[in-house]
Amino acid sequence: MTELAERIRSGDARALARAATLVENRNPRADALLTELFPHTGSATIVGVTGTPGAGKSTLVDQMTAAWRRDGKTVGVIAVDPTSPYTGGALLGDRIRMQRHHADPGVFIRSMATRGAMGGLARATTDMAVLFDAAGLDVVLVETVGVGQDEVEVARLADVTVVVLTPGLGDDVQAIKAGIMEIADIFAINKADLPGAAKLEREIRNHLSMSKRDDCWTPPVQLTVAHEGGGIGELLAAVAAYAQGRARKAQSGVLWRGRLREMLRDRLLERMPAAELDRAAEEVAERRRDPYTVVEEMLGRIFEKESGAS
Ligand SMILES: Nc1nc2c(ncn2[C@@H]2O[C@H](COP(=O)(O)OP(=O)(O)O)[C@@H](O)[C@H]2O)c(=O)[nH]1
Ligand SMILES: [Mg+2]
Repeated sequence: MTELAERIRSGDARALARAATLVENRNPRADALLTELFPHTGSATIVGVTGTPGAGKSTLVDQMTAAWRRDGKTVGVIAVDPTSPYTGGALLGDRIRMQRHHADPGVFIRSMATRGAMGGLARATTDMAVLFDAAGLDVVLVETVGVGQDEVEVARLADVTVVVLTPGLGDDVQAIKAGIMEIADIFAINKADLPGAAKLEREIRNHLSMSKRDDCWTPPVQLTVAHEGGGIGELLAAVAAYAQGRARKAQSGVLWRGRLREMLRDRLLERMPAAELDRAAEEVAERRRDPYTVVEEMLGRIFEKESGAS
């Protein structure tokens, strides 16, 4: 094993930080490192926390981290921040909030920028979770901002997905639209100190009663007041119950069926120069060529090059 891998395995925070940078920058050395570390993963519980911006996800993550630390568990946090300029304030807020954990060697926090490239986020987040897992962290919390595809990808990565909703904003309707109701293993109604929490809870339960899951699990609904620590213990109990009672997604193949597909797609796209793709797109748009033949030709060229190189 390389020295860097050894140091990560022993929980060396500086080595972990270095490796996280390699992963984030898609440094070619990251793949070799992850290959080395992968056999030493599978013991961390990966918890996704997702929901609309401002719902209180970061506040919840901070409180959950503190509570797990009190139980003696080590915690990794992957905060996926959008590049959107609107979140500048929230970003700073997150940093200040999480500051109290910075001196704690049992907590490792990493912020990541979302990438424009499709699949880039899921890949970077999965790789980061592999790192954290190999470093022996007990729990890996992944916070995503935004609504849509990102949530679905995180849900695929996580063993347990907590969807955070807030009362009074018509969040429920938004969530159903975006399909994030379907990925929730647990609901947290945060800002339960505000009016409308009971109504939202009824609406969620009503929605749940109409949509049975394949695994027959009915997602519990937990009221929380994150900034005061309300309902956090119950939320963690629900997370533990789900993680223990279920065949873990990471172990059941569900996660890796999706990830392998994405990795395959990413690797294929990496081998195709963007300029070439752009040119082909124009030709197809102008009906000078058809996309079916173009894709077959592209695949042919990729494999020809590969077999020629080996
Ligand atoms: N009233 C109320 N405000 C909260 C609660 N939890 C978080 N907040 C506030 O909501 C704002 C957004 O929280 P944040 O954690 O940054 O949301 P995120 O964008 O989902 O990560 C902050 O000002 C928090 O202090 C809560 O339970 N009740
Ligand atoms: Mg946040």
